[in-house]
Amino acid sequence: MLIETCFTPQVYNLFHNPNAIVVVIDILRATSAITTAFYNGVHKMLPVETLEEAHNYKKNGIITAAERNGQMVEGFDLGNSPFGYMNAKLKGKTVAITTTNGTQAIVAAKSAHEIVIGSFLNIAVLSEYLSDKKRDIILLCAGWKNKFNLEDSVFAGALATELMKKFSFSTHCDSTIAAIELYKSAKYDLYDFLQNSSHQKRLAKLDLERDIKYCLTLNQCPVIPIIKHNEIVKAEI
Ligand code: 3SL
Repeated sequence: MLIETCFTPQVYNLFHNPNAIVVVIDILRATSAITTAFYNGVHKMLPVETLEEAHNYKKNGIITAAERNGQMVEGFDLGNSPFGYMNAKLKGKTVAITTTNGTQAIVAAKSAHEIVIGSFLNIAVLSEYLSDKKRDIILLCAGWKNKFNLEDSVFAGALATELMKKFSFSTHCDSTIAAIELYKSAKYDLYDFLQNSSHQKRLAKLDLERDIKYCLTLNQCPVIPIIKHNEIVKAEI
């Protein structure tokens, strides 16, 4: 089973493999927020690309989360903070969601055999789930506005390391090798390694240090959100 890493959704078409499982990665913060939502009992999420689509869901009475450039968009119910989902009122509910990059990456991979949501919060259960599936894996980093970003690439390296060390995965892909090398430098202190990264700085300016630290925590939420028929649901594990 082979692992490939795509550093930005812009070039996903170069990596597409109809038999592979795609892991969508947006560590700060979309895939961390989605993982947290399911861990806290959200029933289903509807990922959309545009604010217009999100507005339509909101008009139809669906709880809707919308983030652009790190901030909650006015008029919606939630932004993109994982802490927003630690709310008993959301248990059993459906939430529509649009974010700057994370939901765009989910939509970009829609023709994949299967799409799963990856984050540091679910890395251990996710690697076991992927190993049971016995398929090639594409690690799809959401990046920032179609550019490379550090935190998603470090996570791709962490997951690839885990899959290659504990399970029978291998790689011939230079971007995966690069991600593994990044993770080797980052793993002793993820927060410190990412201090100068553009998105960590952007979120810190918005006073979101607490979100950053939480999103870099390992295995807090042992659930696997997967995409089925364009909706995010919790996989049975
Ligand atoms: O880009 C995204 O999808 C978001 O995760 C960005 S933010 O962390 O909410 O700013």
